[in-house]
Amino acid sequence: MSDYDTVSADVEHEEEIPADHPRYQDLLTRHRIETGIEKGITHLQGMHAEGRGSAFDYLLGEETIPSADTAERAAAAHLLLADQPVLSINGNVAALVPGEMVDLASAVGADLEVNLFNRTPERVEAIAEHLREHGADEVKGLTADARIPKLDHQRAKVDADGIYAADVVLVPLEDGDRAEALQEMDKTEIVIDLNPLSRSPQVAAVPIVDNIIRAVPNMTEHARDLADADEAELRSIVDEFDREQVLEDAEARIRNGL
Ligand code: PTJ
Repeated sequence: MSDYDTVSADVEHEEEIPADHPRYQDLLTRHRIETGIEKGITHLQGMHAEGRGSAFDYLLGEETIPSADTAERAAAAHLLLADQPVLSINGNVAALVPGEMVDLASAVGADLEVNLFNRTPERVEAIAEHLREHGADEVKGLTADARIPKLDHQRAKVDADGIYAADVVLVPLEDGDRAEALQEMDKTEIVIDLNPLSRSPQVAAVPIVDNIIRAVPNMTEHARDLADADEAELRSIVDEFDREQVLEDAEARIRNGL
């Protein structure tokens, strides 16, 4: 039996997961989701979402493929160009990358807004508090004084001075109809989803087919690299980006390992 076989599935702290384990990222991700559920941040359905994502990540080779890196750079350029960028946070995102989202928000000057499918006041507050514990100054989504038109579920509830007014929105880990509704409001959408066939990446201006735990720090790194770029350079990164190619490349990697 190898040492790896002895790693307990119910480690108490993520530091107990050996970083050289061949499935390290998957174990870490599962552990963060479990902890999120215990803290009342992540909904139980978040486990199903995680399971789906994990299967696609396995097929992608659990790495950021070159087209995803290109998408992450284009996403950083969009966020830097935006007048009012907002990063949307659900229960899975809060459990997996709270500090990384705070870092990205600070690198691009974006707001963080809690937006939930299974919305309860307790979960919204727990997620906002969790983000504050990870360095967020201000968290939107608690007022929820505006509605995304043509959506009849809880994800329609947004802040009037947050997602409702945003020009660029980062929408991670949701296979749903909100992405389409936001597009109808003329917003530029950046979607992170390991399944390139999900509805959200299919309609996004920038679909990022990568694990959020790799994607967000990489976007922040790109944003820091581009911090001194002028508007013309940022615009050319955005204009050269080919969303169809990115979706095709990810699907080819998943289906054929290409
Ligand atoms: O926190 P709430 O109440 O807003 O609930 C969130 C749910 C769980 C409802 C929301 O995440 C959801 O809609 O889940 P879905 O429909 O299963 O879609 C999640 C998508 O994210 C799937 O396409 C997964 O492949 C993808 N995904 C899961 N984990 C990751 C991921 N993509 C990138 N990185 C991941 N770690």
